[in-house]
Amino acid sequence: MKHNLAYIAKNFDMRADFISAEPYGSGHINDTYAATYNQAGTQVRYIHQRINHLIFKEPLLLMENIERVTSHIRNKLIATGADDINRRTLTLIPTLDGKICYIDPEGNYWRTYLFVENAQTYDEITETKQAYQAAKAFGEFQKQLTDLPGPRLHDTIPGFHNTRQRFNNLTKAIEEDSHNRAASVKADIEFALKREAMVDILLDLQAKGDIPEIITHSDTKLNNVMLDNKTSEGICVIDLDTVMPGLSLYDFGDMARTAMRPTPEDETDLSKVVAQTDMFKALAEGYLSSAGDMLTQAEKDHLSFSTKLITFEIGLRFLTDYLEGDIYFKTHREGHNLDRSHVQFKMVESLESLDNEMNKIITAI
Ligand code: ADP
Ligand code: GN1
Ligand code: MG
Repeated sequence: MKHNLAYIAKNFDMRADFISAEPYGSGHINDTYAATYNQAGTQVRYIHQRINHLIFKEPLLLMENIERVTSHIRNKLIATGADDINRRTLTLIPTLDGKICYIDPEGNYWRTYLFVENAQTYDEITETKQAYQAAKAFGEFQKQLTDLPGPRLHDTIPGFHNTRQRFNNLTKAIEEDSHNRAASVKADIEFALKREAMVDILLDLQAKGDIPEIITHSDTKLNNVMLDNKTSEGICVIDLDTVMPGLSLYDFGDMARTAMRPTPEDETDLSKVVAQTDMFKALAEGYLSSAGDMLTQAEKDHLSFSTKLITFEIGLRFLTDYLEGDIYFKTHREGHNLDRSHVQFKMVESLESLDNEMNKIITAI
């Protein structure tokens, strides 16, 4: 293990004895550990997480966002008499001196959450009811935050889903070609450049006032919502680092990107990468069941488009990272980011052929 978790754990107000910890989950950004404790004779688990401060440059502002968002949701749950509140929103455990994160001697930022038990995240899903429930939960999450009081949340990564900016980052990476990789990915670059027109569409609608800025999760891939083991209900939305102002369609597009893909994100057999419209239908139904009444007509009209756009955007990001020498996403093999970008681009192609069908699905809901 990269870190000494027994030492990190001592700095939090755990009221339990540390037993062990192990790396956990398959996130691309933070270092996540599941730790087991003895709490008055019972074994309980907590999540300790090191925030990647090379990516999130202002971890304290990020934590301020998370505290505001989780407290707001918790208060709403209490007000509506919900049960099981500690599984329905993330619960931060403070440090011994009452702070929301601990900074270790090497300058790493750590936070601790209650472990959401009897629920799981899925890198891929197999059943439409899981898509429905995940999307319902993300929609509910957006809705819970429409009346968050106080100042605008901090932009933890400025321009995170600005698709024009993401496209320009790729062209810059191609020009700089810092790792001499551009020549070997000519076809991928061509694929991306040909689709430039897509990247301004939502930004233009936003500029015209047809789609509003709201608070979004901004990283709604499926493994960022925990589904209850018994009921499949989307019990807890997690990974709140990117909760900030954005467009509802960014969230919808990213969940559809992951739910419609039948393979892992880094599948190398591209013949298997075909977008699943039954998942899209279930996902749209789930999302509209919770967030439908807050969407404008323009937003509804672009649900299908946003799926293609966000899939394209993440493809651009993986390809850019490959060209820049794999400095952003964690990679586990040579060419990993390139493989990931191939899967996204294959999905874009598949989605292009399904445009009409997906629009019909939305109209029929
Ligand atoms: P990353 O930003 O690296 O994706 P996440 O916050 O998504 O980090 O955490 C990685 C994984 O750890 C999640 O996909 C989930 O499986 C697990 N996880 C995170 N927080 C909790 C929690 N409070 N309870 C249980 N599992 C969690
Ligand atoms: C990252 O943190 P994680 O693994 O849930 C990334 C998302 C990408 C995703 C691609 C902060 O999500 O934007 O869509 O990888 N998060 C950040 O799998 O960049
Ligand atoms: Mg995650």
